[in-house]
Amino acid sequence: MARILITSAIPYINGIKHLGNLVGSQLPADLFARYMRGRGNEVLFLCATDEHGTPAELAAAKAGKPVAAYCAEMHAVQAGIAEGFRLSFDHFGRSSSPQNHRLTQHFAGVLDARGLIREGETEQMYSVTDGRFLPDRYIEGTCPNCGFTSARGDQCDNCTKQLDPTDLINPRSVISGSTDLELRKTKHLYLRQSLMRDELRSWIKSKTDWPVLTTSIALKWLDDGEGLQDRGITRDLDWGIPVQKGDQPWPGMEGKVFYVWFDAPIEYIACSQEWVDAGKGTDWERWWRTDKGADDVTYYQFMGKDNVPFHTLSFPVTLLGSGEPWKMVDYLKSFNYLNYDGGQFSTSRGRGVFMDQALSILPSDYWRWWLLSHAPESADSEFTWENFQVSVNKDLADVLGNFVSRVTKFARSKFGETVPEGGAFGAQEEALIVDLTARVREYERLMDAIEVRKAAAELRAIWVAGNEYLQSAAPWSVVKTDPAQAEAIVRFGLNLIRLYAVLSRPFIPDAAETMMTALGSTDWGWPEDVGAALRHLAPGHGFAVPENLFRKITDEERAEWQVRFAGTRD
Ligand code: B3M
Ligand code: ZN
Repeated sequence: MARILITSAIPYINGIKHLGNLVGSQLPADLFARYMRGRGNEVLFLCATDEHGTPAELAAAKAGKPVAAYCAEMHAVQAGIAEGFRLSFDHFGRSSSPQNHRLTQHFAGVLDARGLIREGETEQMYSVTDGRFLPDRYIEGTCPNCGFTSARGDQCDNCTKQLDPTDLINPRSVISGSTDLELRKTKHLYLRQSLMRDELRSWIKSKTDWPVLTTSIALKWLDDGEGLQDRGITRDLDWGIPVQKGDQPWPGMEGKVFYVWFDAPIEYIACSQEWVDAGKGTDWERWWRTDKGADDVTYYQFMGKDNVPFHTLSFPVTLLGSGEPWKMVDYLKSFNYLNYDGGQFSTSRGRGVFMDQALSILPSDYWRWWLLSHAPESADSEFTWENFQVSVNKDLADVLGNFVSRVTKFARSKFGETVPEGGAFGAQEEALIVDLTARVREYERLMDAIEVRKAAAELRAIWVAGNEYLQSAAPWSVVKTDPAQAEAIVRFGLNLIRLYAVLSRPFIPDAAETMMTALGSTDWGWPEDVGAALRHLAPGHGFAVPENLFRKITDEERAEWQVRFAGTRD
């Protein structure tokens, strides 16, 4: 039994996420966590809301609420939706937790003691109209790198370049739209990332098995001198973690808070402390401190590509730079973007399907299946309603759902609601066991490698193989001439359903549960031996015909949803 630590990038608190956000981190992380648990490993799967920084302040202002109250409310909303999508976090924490305050201040203190933080006086954008400094997202303008006109003060969404607000061309205030901006002096703390360049390079180079997407982004920012410039880690904001050295004040930094991207990844660790403090676990250090047992943990991170630089450069500087024995990520899985019906998902324009809306029209398994089987891994991918309808109707309804329904209904009508005992498995069944053994081993290989789309394709092939078997074994004909043989086919079919429940559970947990319940079993044991798994349900074992597993999406529904979720087109 291995110990597997999994973190998903923590979603910003400012509103409900769309399906593109979901498939870029939380959902594939959940798939992997469920798979790893299914294989019998000890898993700790953590996520949280990212509650600091300008996105939180801006959203709270828009909602007309105090930031703390807004965050508490939205945390509950996001937790509820995560539950709706069956995201199986061991804990869904908050980056504003006291645990994260303490830990972030701790890191700042040790980094300072080790000479990795310097103070600097800078000139910063001050909005005369708004009467305040404008950090990060309070400023938008044109990206100096790619010319995108809505680049934010901290990062360009178009080319992923990390920016400082003063880099922007034609900057304007997000609060008032004012361009009456001037530079004023203010003092901030800087993380001296460049001092760690060599250490970072050898660490990244040692990750030879990482996806190309991850290492190419990491090395690009490492080698492009600018990517590793000292980063400002404090902000002139009210909401956030107060700048302190551990529990001591930081002279000259009164009234300032840490930059959201400094404390957000630290929340991965703080979240495990929250998990313990919530009484769900007993020991967080054995997951995070290599001197306390975490040396035999394998740590996986999941995130969208725009988050990669922070996880391959800034956060590792925090951990390595502390000189303390923190567990570092072993495998970083990153994703491209999911587009929506000929354009981009857009939170600001309300374009695309948001997580709450998705659940209001169809159960989570439908979405999980489509999103995971079309995960934007090697390139960006696109959600279209046509494609969604085809996938659901074919893969889920025609292939899997139909198989389950045909087998159970036929079995009940001919032999009653227990596994029949007649006949014996013959050449057809043995051939399918050989075929499925190879397929299940390939499925495991792909899941171990987090090849999400390919794993989905293999799972679909496993379902198809069962359908083809049923079609050619044709128990409805055989029963007329050789009832005992028809009983053996049905017995094999019922066992296939159980096998499918176990294998499919990471993708479609609710349907898997329905299948398993119908078979009157609670044994989710992984089919290490496929032949044995297909003899698991013995003659006489009771079963029931489940409710229809999946319904089809009609053309009318598809057309209606297409219009409903169009948002404002650009
Ligand atoms: N909240 C960005 C995002 O949601 C950011 C991730 C933080 S991971 C530590 O895409
Ligand atoms: Zn750009």
